[in-house]
Parts: sequence; C-alpha cells; structure tokens
Amino acid sequence: MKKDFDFSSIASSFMLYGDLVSAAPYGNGHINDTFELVFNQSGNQVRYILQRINTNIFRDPVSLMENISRVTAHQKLKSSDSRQYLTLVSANDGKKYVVDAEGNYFRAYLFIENATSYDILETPRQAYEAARAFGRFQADLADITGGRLVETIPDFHNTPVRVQNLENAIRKDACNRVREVAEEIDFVLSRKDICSKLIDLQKANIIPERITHNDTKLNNVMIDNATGRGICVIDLDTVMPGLVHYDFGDMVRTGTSPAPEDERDLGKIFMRFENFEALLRGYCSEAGKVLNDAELENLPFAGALITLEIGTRFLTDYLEGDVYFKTHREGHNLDRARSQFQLVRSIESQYNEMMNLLNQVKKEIRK
Ligand code: ADP
Ligand code: GN1
Ligand code: MG
Repeated sequence: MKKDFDFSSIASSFMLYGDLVSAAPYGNGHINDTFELVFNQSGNQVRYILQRINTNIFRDPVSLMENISRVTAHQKLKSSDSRQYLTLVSANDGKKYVVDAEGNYFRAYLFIENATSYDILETPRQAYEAARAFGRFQADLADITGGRLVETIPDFHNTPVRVQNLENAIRKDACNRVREVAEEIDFVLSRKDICSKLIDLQKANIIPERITHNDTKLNNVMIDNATGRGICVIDLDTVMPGLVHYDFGDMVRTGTSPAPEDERDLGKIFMRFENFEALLRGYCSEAGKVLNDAELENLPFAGALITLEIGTRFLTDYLEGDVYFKTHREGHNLDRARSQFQLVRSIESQYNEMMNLLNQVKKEIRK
C-alpha cells in the first residue's frame, strides 16, 4: 500500500476540527486503502476513518459517492441511532470527497466506536446479528427515492460473466500459471450449468431486482461490543441494484466456516450448519416478509453459487497476475480460490438439510 499521502493536507480539506495527531493504515479490506485518523479536539482524542477510493476498480468515484450519500441519507431517515449508519464528513467545498494533487479520491467517515467487524465469526449469535443487520439494510433501502442507483461495477455478480472472464484468462495465460491449476479450473467449468440459474429467474421475472449491498462479507458489518447487536453495515461502494441472493450468498460464504478466507489447510474449511441456520433466521427476521417464494427457496443455493463465484474471481486474478485483490504472499489468490472451492463442496453436501430448514422457516414467516 502506498503510504506517503499528505494526510495533513487531505485532512484539512475536510470539515474536521482540531489537530491531526496520527494517520495509520486500518482494517483488512481487499480494495480500498483505509486509514484511522486521530484528532486532538480540545484535549479529546477523536477518531475518523479516511479512505482512498480504489479508482482502478471504481471508475466513476463521483457517481459512487453520490450513491453513498443518497444511501446514508435515506438510512438516517429510518433510524434514530446515529451508530446504525455511516456518516460522511463533508469537505470544505461541500462535496463528500476530496481529490488530492495526484488525483486520488478520499472520503472520511465518523468512526463507529465500541463496535467490531469480525473476519471470522465467533458465535452463531454474531451470525444472526450480522445477517439481521444486512436484512434491515435491504429493507430500509427498499423505498429509496431519486431514481435507480448507479451500477458502480457493472455485472458485479453476473456469475456467467465471471466464468467467461476466467475462460479469457485461461486463454491468455499471462503468467504461465494455467498448468498449475487444472483441478481448480475443472472445478469451476464442471459447474458452469448452475451459474446462470439466478439471472435466468430474474430474466423470467420470477425473482425481482432490489437494492442490495453486494459485498456482505461479514467484516462489512459492525457488531456492538457491549450488546452484541449488529449495528451498522459498512463498505457501501457496491450498493446498487441486485438480487437478494447476492447478499445472502456472501454471508454464507464468509459467516459459516471456522477458517479464514485464505486458509491453506482445507481440512479446516466447512460450513457450520448452526451458523447457516443463524444467518437464515437473522436475515429473514428483517427481510423475510418482503421476499417472494422463489427468492426464499433459492437462499440455500445462493451460498454455493456466490462462494463459487468469488472463488472463480480469485482464481482469475491469480491467472492474471494478482492485479485486482490485494495480496500479501505468493500464491495468495490461489489459496483463496482453493479455500472457496472447498467451502462450495461443503455447502453442496448440506443442501438437503438447508432446504428442510428453509421450508420450516418459510412456514414460520408465512404464518
Ligand atoms: P474495503 O472496501 O477495503 O473492504 P471497508 O470500507 O470495509 O474497506 O473498511 C475496512 C475496515 O475498516 C472495515 O472492515 C472496518 O473494520 C473498518 N471501518 C470502516 N469504516 C469504519 C467506520 N466508519 N468506523 C469504524 N471502523 C470502520
Ligand atoms: C472484496 O472490499 P472487500 O474486501 O470487502 C471484493 C468483494 C469480494 C471480497 C472477497 C469491490 O471485498 O467482491 O467478495 O473482496 N470487493 C470488490 O474477500 O471487488
Ligand atoms: Mg470491507
């Protein structure tokens, strides 16, 4: 990560009061550069989050920030607790972002104190709470006004396009890595027929487009340290029109395995059914009532599909030379792809149990 940004100058372009005490990298995101800023405000230490938007990935940062402003303003209307939504700090010129001399886009948020974003969930209760927060997020945004949100990354969860990208990367073989990963490639291509299932249901008007978060990795929700409640959904760059399955699927991907996303010991990777149940119940407690039958019935499938899709993206990035996701060691993206595929196997093997539970939960919702 580039570290020599002029933090004093950037910070002074935002409406932040006091003296900047420190600026340090923060968090484990794969995309943006996140920093913790500490200010001395009349003797009190106050923290802020500063982020440099990754404009290689988000090509239209101005529209992206417009999306985030609209989303957070709408959330504010729905909540009386300011820790339940992100608050952007305005720049001195009234905009919600600052561009530095080198053309980097920065935004600043109030720091949500006394809350934690977990890379690995410790208890099913945390899974329930995180999923409840994401469910509420979708429900709150259902009636956002002002027209369709901008698609910040087109085809972000278009799984067939993601597989197509993998096939292109195989054909190019830019880093001569294809020969190492025949098994992984076969894993994806042998599942090609399931990849368009959700998009086909959408095209047939069986499942509707809604406003979704699209990056519901469990570390993108803050859990209150004192109450254990899921309080605030963060990382709003990909909030845009989508299918609810994209959100639920990514919760299953990141909220059910006891091992990290880049675990190399495949024996440690599996879906904990009790976490799946907690995610399903937590999510449905907020979003269940608005979902139609086809949406509900495809939630178990979504876990396998989105895990396969993200694994495919890691594998593609490995073949392309690690140009998209931040990596911290040799073969990091390949380790991530392998772990995702192991999790897909585990999710697939529990399909019947997931459907039985789904039918039970559906009856409870429809009562
Ligand atoms: P990325 O897109 O790179 O994943 P995130 O927006 O998720 O970036 O931020 C990275 C990490 O920074 C989060 O996982 C979280 O721990 C922390 N974080 C982000 N925003 C806030 C905030 N407003 N208050 C406290 N912590 C935050
Ligand atoms: C990225 O930004 P972060 O780290 O929350 C990625 C997600 C992937 C995830 C895999 C914009 O999420 O799509 O699922 O890594 N975000 C983007 O860990 O590509
Ligand atoms: Mg994140």
